[in-house]
Amino acid sequence: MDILEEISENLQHGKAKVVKELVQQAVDSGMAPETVLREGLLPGMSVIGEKFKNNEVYVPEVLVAARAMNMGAQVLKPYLEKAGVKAAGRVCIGTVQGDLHDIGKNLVKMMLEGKGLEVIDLGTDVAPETFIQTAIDQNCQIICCSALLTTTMGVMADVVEKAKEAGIRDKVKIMIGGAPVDEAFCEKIGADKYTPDAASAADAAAAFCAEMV
Ligand code: B1M
Repeated sequence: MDILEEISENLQHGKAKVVKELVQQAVDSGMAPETVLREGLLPGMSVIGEKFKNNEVYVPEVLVAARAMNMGAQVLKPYLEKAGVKAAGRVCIGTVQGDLHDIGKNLVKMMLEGKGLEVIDLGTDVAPETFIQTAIDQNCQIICCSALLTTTMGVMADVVEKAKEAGIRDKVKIMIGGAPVDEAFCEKIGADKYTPDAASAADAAAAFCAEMV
């Protein structure tokens, strides 16, 4: 097994410390940091994403894998910055106003990062205006909204409306998700994409960013 496969395997098993060491070893041996990211860490996270989608692994496994991914990525960060490797896209994410549930949102964030996207995490209880202003100020291609309550999902419609009012609706994709949300609701409010889980959200976001290049 080469070192990239080892990184991927260990990431899938959530062995954060080993991943960190292997990533450092790979870079020290002269491997390009982008190669370590794209052929070691990201494929490992993709496997976990697929397994999560198919109910072959569950939230705890995703969280430990994501932690390993983050530790590996932290090692690479300074090298990537120096090499000028650009993220595949920029996304802002948050749980909508009035809603404090963030476990699912955090999983989506981790999966997005696993796809090489830069993620601005606005946290929970995020006002529509904050999503819009962040998208404008930070040049985000996508706004991701999460809601877990039937009483807060309506805020997503406000995000779509505010994006129209701000004149950015054709420049930014709006993705929505969370337990009470579905495809019909997405169509009703005029958002761009509903996805049922974190892995498919990351797939859809990466596809949007690739289209928008
Ligand atoms: Co609350 N809560 N909660 N809660 N809570 C639910 C959601 C509820 C269904 C429980 C129930 O009654 N059976 C219910 C909502 C009912 C409804 O509106 N239909 C409920 C309620 C009522 C409340 C309070 C109002 C309770 C009260 O105070 N009376 C209150 C509200 C607080 C507030 O937000 N203002 C409240 C509070 C809390 C806690 C703080 C205690 C805690 C949250 C802790 C935290 O998040 N840090 C909590 C929890 C943990 C839950 C349950 C038990 C679990 C939610 C969770 O984290 N699931 C939940 C019941 C349940 O779901 N069984 C419940 C795991 C997580 C991985 O799944 O978030 O669905 P989920 O994310 C998935 C997908 O939905 C998707 O991907 C994720 C993984 O694949 N996804 C996206 C999520 N966002 C996405 C965005 C995307 C795409 C996919 O694109 C952008």
